[in-house]
Amino acid sequence: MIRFLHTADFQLGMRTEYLDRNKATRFRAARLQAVGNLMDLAISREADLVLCAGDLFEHNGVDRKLVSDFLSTLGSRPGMPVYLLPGNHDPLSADSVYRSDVFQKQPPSNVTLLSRREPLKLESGKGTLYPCPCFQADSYDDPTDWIEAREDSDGIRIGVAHGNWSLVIGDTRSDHPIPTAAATSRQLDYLALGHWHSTFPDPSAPASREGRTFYSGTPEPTRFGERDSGNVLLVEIEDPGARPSVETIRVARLRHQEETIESPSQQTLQELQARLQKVESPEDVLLRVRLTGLTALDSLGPLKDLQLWLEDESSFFHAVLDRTKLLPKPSDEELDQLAPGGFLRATLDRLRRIAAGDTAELPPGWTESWRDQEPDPAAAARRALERFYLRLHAGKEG
Ligand SMILES: [Mn+2]
Repeated sequence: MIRFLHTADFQLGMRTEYLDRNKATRFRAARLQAVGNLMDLAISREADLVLCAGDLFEHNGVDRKLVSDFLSTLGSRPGMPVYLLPGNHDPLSADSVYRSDVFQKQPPSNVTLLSRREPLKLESGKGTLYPCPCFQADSYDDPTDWIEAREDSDGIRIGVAHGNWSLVIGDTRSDHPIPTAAATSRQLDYLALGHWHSTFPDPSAPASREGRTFYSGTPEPTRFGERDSGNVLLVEIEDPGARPSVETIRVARLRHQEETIESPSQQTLQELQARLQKVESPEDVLLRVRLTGLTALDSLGPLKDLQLWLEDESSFFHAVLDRTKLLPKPSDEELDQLAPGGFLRATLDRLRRIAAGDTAELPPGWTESWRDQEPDPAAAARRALERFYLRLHAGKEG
């Protein structure tokens, strides 16, 4: 039986433009800390080794001090073998970070760079690694196409690659395409992938229990909108050919959280703030609140209050209120200008009266014909008005 930790995409040294210098430094430090934490996890879970499937550095020119700190982090756990695969961000090109002095001079004894596309027998005798390092940032070639058929002496066969698992038909991107059935066609017991920042597929989902190909995702989230980043995978394989058992373990410290409020009112903003005040360990949360749709001018006061609280008073690691998609509701004067009279104005005024709760304005026969679709005519009228106002704004921009 072999047990190993599968991880990838540390992206050490990545820049985060929306953070100030002080926070950006802490953000980068958290990524290195995650590496130490997952090493400790591998030790406590008695893993045989740690497999890192590429993009361990953001680019080949990262600060050499960071490289040295990374190696010290790995080297300070000397009993845990670690295998590093160059990815598309840190390819094994002539200027590779892995060819730098600091990397060449003192690689810790437990660290192995997977620099060749050739089988590597594990010293434990438990199996063989099939590393597929990237030699350049872009390639249309399948990095696994060199892997030869199984031989009895291989033991458990584990592929390690970095690239785009080609699940979408017709995908022609140049980020090292890996065929959907690579694990099967290369006779691998497990194919450890890097490049996608979220864990995929979900190892606990019934459909993936038979699976042999997984993305671990990045152990520390990199940006807003990542579906399931912040994990590592603990993989156990009994024998050659046996189905791998894969466990997702959350290791991230920082969390990205996004909230979207459509057409905010004083009430929805207050509810949002009340909810955000209950977020656990806010000092580890990067928060983005997005406001969309329309707002009446008289709610700008509460908007400013929320912004002040978020950005200055709350204790989030980082919080920002994004109002770029929020449009002010037109004033009566603006409406008079845009629709001074005629059929359009008459319809608009009628919609506004319905939106305000005036049931006398409902079209005849409404109860019978539309009630199932629109149980709340005032809400329906408000939505119709919002769509109309949005079109007016779009027209003004054009
Ligand atoms: Mn990548």
